[in-house]
Amino acid sequence: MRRPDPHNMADTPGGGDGDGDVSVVTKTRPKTARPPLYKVLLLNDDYTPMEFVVMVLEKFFQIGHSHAVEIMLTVHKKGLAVVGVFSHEIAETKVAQVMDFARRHQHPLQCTMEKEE
Ligand code: TYC
Repeated sequence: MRRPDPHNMADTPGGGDGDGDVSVVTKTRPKTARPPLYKVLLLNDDYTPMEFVVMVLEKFFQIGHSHAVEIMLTVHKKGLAVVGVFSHEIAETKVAQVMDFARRHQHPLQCTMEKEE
């Protein structure tokens, strides 16, 4: 019969002797991940007045008049444009505000969001 030996795992409480303990592997990352960002897009249509789109850009995105006209014309010519990049919650709020404002004015303007690569 062998004497208990504290240097032998099988004789030590919590040792690797099949008493139910499991190894825990903890992964660490050197940096904190940034929250994902979302592009808010404005889509072209044939009916929403240009001045209304400019007003939307000024009112909900704090874009100055000249730049708002440029963005509106980009959407008009290219079909869509990114009007801002935000956290998920802010992007959702902007989309909801624009869609609600357009609906209340009976314009078919569409605004959507898309996760940034
Ligand atoms: N194409 C519209 C027109 O000719 C103008 C417009 C621009 C509509 C941008 C939507 O997101 C838009 N009246």
